[in-house]
Amino acid sequence: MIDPDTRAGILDRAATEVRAVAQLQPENSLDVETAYQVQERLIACRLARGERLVGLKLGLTSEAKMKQVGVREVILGRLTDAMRHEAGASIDLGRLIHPRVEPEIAFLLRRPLPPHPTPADLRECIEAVAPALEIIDSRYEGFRFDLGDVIADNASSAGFVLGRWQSPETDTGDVAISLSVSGKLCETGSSAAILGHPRRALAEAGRIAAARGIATAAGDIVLAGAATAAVPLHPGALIAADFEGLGRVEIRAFGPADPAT
Ligand code: OOG
Ligand code: MG
Repeated sequence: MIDPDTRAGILDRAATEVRAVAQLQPENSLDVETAYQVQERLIACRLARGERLVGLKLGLTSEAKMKQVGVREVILGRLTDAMRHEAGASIDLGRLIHPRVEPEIAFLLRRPLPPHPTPADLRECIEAVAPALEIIDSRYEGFRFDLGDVIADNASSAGFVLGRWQSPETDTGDVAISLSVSGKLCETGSSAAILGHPRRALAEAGRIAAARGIATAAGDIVLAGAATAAVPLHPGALIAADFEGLGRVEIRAFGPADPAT
């Protein structure tokens, strides 16, 4: 039997002490229900330190992402204010275990998401859209996990950066995306890879949030999940993501030359 508080404590310490932990053994695998309970407790540790919830993130909404980590179900995680960095920020890799970065599309909510949003509901719910980068950092050794592990670990959330908010009418259905590292093109894709349309990720957020008793509110940020695989974040790197018609987001990375694994 896994005690959610104990498991959350282990994952919280892994993040704050920047030290990876072993994933649970298959015979101890977390079911989805328990995994979201661990996530809730993990977030409670952050809130107890004064962090504030600012939104949600979807994970594993594209084939490229599912293939990269070997988990094939859409997952939900929580975003706090401490995870947010300004566009152009320099990210301290000394505080992360084995970070990766990936291009995302962000939605700003005008109202709470219903449990089963129709396309009309979704239009009503979107206040603005923005290009974004997400920094993920699994707390598990080797970035290896199963479905329960990654939900418990708040969907590997570590940080996010938003570009400029755009009109909610901006078409996000087939945005060409490219990710480059220090001038070298690393990943290309389209937002259509996100469940066929990033708005479907928003619908999934409504569904999963309702199923797990997670409230959404006007002003929340929702990351739709990456359209491409994530790339490792190394010291000295300049990361730039270009989203055709939406904008560009950049960050820099600095820190120890050889991040722990
Ligand atoms: C899990 C988090 C997935 C996304 O955009 O698909 C995610 C991971 O890849 O470690 O954030
Ligand atoms: Mg992501």
